[in-house]
Amino acid sequence: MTFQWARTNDYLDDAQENNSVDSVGNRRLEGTISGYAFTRYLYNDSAGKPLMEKWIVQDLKHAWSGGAAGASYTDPKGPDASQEMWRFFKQSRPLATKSKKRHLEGPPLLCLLGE
Ligand SMILES: [Ca+2]
Repeated sequence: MTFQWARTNDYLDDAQENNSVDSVGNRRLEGTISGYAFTRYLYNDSAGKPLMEKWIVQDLKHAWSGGAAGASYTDPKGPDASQEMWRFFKQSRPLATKSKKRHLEGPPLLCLLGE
């Protein structure tokens, strides 16, 4: 999913497919929450602003990470996906009102995936 968005944003960045936004990412962070190891991949646009973020959580099953205990398809031990989404989208830029720059000011993408 991040590959496709990176490719789309690469083209929208300067109307060329030239890896001005690539699918490799700008930064990689690793950590552990409640025994789950995770890796965060941070992607910036060509201006250096956050564009996308991907989390890979080891051993997380098909469940909402950090969800309420006892709820269906949740894993309360995983990183809190809701909190991370809130953190991520708070840093995003508002949508542009003029169409000329709209593609550069659209909402960024956050993915939280189990592996
Ligand atoms: Ca480009």
